[in-house]
Amino acid sequence: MKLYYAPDTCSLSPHIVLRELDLPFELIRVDNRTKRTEDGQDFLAINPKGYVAALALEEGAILTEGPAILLYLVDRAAPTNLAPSAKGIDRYRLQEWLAFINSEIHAGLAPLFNQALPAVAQALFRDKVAKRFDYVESVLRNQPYLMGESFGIADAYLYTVLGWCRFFDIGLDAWPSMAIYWLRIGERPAVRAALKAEEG
Ligand SMILES: N[C@@H](CCC(=O)N[C@@H](CS)C(=O)NCC(=O)O)C(=O)O
Repeated sequence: MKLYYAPDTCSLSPHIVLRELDLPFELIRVDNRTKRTEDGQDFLAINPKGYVAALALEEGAILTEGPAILLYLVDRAAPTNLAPSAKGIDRYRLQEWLAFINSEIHAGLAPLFNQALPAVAQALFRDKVAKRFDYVESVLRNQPYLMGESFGIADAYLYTVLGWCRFFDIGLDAWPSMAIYWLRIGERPAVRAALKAEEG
């Protein structure tokens, strides 16, 4: 498999999960401004949506959308506790978290990357995300990870988007359980390895 990624973006979450699962993969960096890959390809020809993450499967197909890629990876791997099995309410709880992170937090923070965003709109997004963080905090006050006792793919995704707060001067101190959670996940060997690999 090949993971098309850009540093400091949402593609970090499938990157972490590939490493957590010890799956073989190749990393291909994308320049999100020029839409060229480091190996000289037109990224729009690979993913016409023009954004990372994109996963090239062994059979040649391209899979996009972070939550779909994360679920694909756990289903491809040997049985893992990164996600509950496909049957049972817990699998839907996981999808509930992935949708929440994707539509409420990822999509809530992403507009702040746009320097042209008017201050009023910025304030609205910041306020909305803060309310979502309040909810996450209420959960993490009672359990170490989103799904309970063990780290999973939803945590890889939340860790990734929480990392963007440092670009927007959103201090996590206001949500102490979430702040500790972010630090704890950052210590995982797979997370450290993914961050190091994306540095270059
Ligand atoms: N709906 C996509 C959004 C992916 C996305 O937001 N990618 C960003 C980085 S986090 C990107 O590559 N943006 C570049 C662009 O839109 O030109 C998903 O959930 O995976």
